[in-house]
Amino acid sequence: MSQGPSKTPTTVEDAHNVDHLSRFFHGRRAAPDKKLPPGQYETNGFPVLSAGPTPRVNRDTWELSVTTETGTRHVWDWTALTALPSENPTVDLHCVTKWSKFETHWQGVSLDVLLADVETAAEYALVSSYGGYTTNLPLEDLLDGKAWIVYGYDGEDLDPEHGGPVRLLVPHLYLWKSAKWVRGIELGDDDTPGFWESAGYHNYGDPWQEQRYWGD
Ligand SMILES: Nc1nc2c(c(=O)[nH]1)N[C@H]1C(S)=C(S)[C@@H](COP(=O)(O)O)O[C@H]1N2
Ligand SMILES: [Mo]
Repeated sequence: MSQGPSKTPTTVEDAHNVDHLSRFFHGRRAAPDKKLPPGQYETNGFPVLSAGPTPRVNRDTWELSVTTETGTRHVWDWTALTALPSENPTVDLHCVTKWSKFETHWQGVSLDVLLADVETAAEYALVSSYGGYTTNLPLEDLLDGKAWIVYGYDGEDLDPEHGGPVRLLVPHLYLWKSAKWVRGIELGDDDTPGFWESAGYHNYGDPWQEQRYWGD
């Protein structure tokens, strides 16, 4: 009987703490690493955003060329690309039109691997696509595990709508930098604005700094 009164408050307090802790841990479990850059919302779909029609690029004739500032040209075809060691990055995508998609699964070759034997002191890359699209970024943003040339999505071949057979993936920048149907990378000392960069999009496009448009 003497333990009764002391037991009751202890139990209530335990319950309170357990509830508090479970909500704390539940909240963390529900959103492991999910972080939205400013102004973005999450989508579970995979919107298709293309400035023009989807070019039908055959993987048997597809080529990627890297041209350095000295004019040296390196070329990979499908066989050469897929013979390189590949990685399976899981990354979050952030589109400037404000959707973000968490934990997308890709297969492709790291630019570190692709450019391993390319001698260059260039600072900038101008990426071009079948169909005429271009986008520019500092070369360092393609290196150190930050970018891939991808040909697989979610365990399947990459859909033409999403850039198949092969696209660039640079997930730490807004998705317009991830050129679909990639065909060339020109390395140089001059920074040349690409398609959207010439039309008013930010030259760099860091979603965490909300660099959407010129002047942001
Ligand atoms: N070649 C090419 N690449 C492109 C585009 C494009 O129009 N053409 N659109 C860019 C933009 S604005 C976005 S948001 C993403 C969209 O990729 P998704 O269609 O796979 O979602 O591709 C980028 N890469
Ligand atoms: Mo976009």
